[in-house]
Amino acid sequence: MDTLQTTIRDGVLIMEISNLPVNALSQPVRAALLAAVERLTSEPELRGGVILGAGRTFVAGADIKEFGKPSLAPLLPDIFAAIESCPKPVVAALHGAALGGGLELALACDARIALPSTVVGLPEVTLGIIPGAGGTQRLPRLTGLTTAIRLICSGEQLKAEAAHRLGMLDEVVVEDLQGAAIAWLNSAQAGKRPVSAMRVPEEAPEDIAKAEQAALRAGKSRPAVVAAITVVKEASSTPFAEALAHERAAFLTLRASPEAAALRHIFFAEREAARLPADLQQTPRPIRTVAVIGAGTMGSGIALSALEAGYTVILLDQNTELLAKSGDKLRTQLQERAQAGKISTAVAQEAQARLTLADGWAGIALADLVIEAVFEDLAVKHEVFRQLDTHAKPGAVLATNTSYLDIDAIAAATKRREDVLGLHFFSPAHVMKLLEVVRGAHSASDLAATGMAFGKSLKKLPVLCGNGFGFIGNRIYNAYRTQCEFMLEDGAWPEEIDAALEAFGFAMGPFSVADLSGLDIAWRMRQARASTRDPRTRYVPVLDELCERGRFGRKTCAGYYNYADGKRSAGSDDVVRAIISEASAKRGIARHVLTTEDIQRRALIAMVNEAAQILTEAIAQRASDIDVVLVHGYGFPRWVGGPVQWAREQERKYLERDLDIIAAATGFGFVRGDLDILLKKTNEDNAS
Ligand code: T1G
Repeated sequence: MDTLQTTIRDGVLIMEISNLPVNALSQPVRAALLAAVERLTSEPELRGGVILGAGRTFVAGADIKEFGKPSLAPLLPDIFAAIESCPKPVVAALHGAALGGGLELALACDARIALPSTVVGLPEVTLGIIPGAGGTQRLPRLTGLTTAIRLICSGEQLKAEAAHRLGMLDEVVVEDLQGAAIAWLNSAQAGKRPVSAMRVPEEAPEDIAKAEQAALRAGKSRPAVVAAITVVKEASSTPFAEALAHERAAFLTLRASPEAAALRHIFFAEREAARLPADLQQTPRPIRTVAVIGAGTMGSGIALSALEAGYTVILLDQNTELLAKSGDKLRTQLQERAQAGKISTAVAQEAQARLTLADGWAGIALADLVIEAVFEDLAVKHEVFRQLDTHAKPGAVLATNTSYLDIDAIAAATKRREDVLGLHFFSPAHVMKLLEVVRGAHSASDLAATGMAFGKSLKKLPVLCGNGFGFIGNRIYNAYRTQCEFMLEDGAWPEEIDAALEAFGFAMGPFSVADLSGLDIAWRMRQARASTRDPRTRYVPVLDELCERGRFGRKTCAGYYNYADGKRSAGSDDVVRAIISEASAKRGIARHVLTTEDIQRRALIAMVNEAAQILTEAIAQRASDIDVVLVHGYGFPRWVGGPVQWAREQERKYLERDLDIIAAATGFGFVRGDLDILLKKTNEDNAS
């Protein structure tokens, strides 16, 4: 019974849920809560009840860890029915977060009181399910269908004031939630007010239809979104109990789906990624001042993130014109983000005061952390790190934002290799959540914790990586793109490959991505590596040929595709097709049709194969980290869960068949990864 504490105050039964850290409604909590409600119902001296949460939050929902297992009684709908049928009024007192089953619990009460900082929401669709305990029927009775459709299909979380305005809360109080709840029970309005008995407010059918279309678009018509709309709309047409049964049936079907399993996997994988191995769990170095070297796009984005996170920032660039421009842009961005409500005006003003522009190395002397974000060239990086050796204070962390260069090679330019770390941000750096924290061979053992803590403080998703070509993300993406280039020569056109992978769920296919990021960047990298490339290795010259002709992608309005007024052409033109056909001919390949599934499986297995090698080489701590990197950094569809989760959903014989296919397509130099290391589920994985 220790998951719920009960006390009596003024004849009111105070029921405090205590299942830290987030009071998930696990089976023991449910059993204790039902017992308490039954006690409230049966004991005459009790005149009402208050439900609240211990610790930092009300209730974060049902216990997601229980999802893969058979449901154990009592179930939430039964408990909520008991609350509604209890003759005594029950108030939900909300602090922290009231999400999913937590908000559904509150909706089953007769009144809801919250603090201004409380957030409420029904985020079930982010887990590939729908609310399964009355949320789809009770919420529209308070807010109307259009708002309920928006909130349930997006999983949007609302601050208390906004929820109050929408009728979801009865009161927002600044303090003493329990006292306010009892005051409500003492007030004239106290009494039984079951939401299920309320009618859904009338709204114009065209408005409901508009909300439905907007939700389907925003939710990419994922199964949970489609199901949510169907069930929510029943709130105004079907008797409550019947609609509740439909909700439950849809919930259970979705919960058992591979998509829901994938979304649970990534939910827990994101949290697992933050955990370091025991030997690296050290006290992070204190960081108050951050210096960013290079005022280009990446440097400015990193500076903006650090400013918003409260750091004092020194932005250094020897190009004083660029520096001044970036400084102005940062100030404007801060004001714009305040206007957009992303940060408060106070933070925006205060942040501008914490920004210093420096055009000389002496300017970085106070920095606790220096992040280099200059041109991706080893010689240029060496020059910067030699300067850091001279000008950075002892003990400062010297970080590089390189996306593929060898951290140890960069560190070799300093006398303090133990202070060097990779912090690989993704563009745009102030938007993308992913941060690869890369340890070099000489990085001191406290640097991992320092990098991870810094990443978390920027509200990023830091993932620890070992030092190897392309770390985790770029290495896997490189294998994926290389296989896609092989498929160009084998018989597919760029638009066919892009369409197949966009159908799989990628936000954008590899050739559209290449055109967007600029073909010349990869071209330069290839030229830099040409001298070390083994001539026996299969190499597709298409990209080089396009660049030779000045087709660098969107920036030159032509790459794999043509771009008129910024709009991508439907397909590749004759020039591109001729270049590809010539490459096939040169390799003696009789071009053949690749089906959508052929393309998808070859691209995915190339990722899986590289992931297995990354795990074998311990470049990643755990398999699920790889999924977090691909989902947050490379547009891998979240509802598939990542290449590792995808592989675990496949039959082994087909994975081995696909590996044979890419082995044959790759030829010399193909390395077959050990799938066992990838497919074997670890304790961490078993949470999902
Ligand atoms: N169930 C089980 N564990 C949970 C959990 C949950 N609902 N929510 C969080 N945890 C664990 C999490 O794994 C981590 O564990 C620890 O708590 C702290 O979380 C019937 C079916 C509440 C905003 O989708 O969004 O209700 O890693 O690191 O950053 O209709 O957690 O320490 O071992 O995220 O402060 C719907 C999910 C469920 C909300 C707090 N609810 N949680 O964020 O901490 S479905 C959700 C969150 C449902 C009903 C349906 C966040 C948070 P560990 P944390 P945080």
